[in-house]
Amino acid sequence: MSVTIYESISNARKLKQKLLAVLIDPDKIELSEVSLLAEKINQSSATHIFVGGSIVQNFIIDELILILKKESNLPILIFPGHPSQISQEANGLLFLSLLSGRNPDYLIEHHINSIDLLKDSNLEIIPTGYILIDGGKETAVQRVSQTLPIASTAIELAYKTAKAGEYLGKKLIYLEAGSGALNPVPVEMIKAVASQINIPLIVGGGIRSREAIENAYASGADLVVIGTAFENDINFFN
Ligand code: 1GP
Repeated sequence: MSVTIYESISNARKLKQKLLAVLIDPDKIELSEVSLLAEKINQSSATHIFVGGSIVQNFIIDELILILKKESNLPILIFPGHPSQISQEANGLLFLSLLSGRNPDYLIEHHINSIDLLKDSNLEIIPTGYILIDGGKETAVQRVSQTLPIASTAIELAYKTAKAGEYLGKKLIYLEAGSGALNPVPVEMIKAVASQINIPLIVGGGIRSREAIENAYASGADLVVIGTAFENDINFFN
């Protein structure tokens, strides 16, 4: 029997194997580039491909994923900013609930509105507690969700939010500094959150060097997400 995407993430955590996701934002690429991106991803140590963004106006998600699936065997997870980004072509969906914010739309409303698309779908739906941390500038998540991030020094609030997410039944916690953040989530915060939760921890936002990736892993991140660094340089993973 094949394992689910979640089981493979969870098994990797138990075996202390670190995972790497490349985030592709459909608004920031052209379909004609996707084959080359997939080739670069296949040559890298990436284990997952995330597709999505805060503001996707470019309705190419299905086509984009079909090309990725043709060119790569990595699992493709939707990382949605809005229900319109749900594609049945993907393998799974990070069903994100913005736990750091106090905007009901991002806690439950968009989720209700996506049920028609999800209830008969083959997508593996993974309940994910999404926690936005201040990365030194206003990011698209903050703007679109109209929520404030948790201060990068508010370590106790961050780990309590993550733990509450776990108790609410989230299967993953995603600590996010926001795409293009000036500063990634501080290592002290990653350590505190990782030591408190018993579910896999994803960390992303503003990570642009091998050292920053290693620091996140060493602090307890199970999966690191790279978006902007790869968008700016397709040879980043070399
Ligand atoms: C954004 O965590 C991801 O949601 C990736 O961020 O684009 O800064 O790598 P970057």
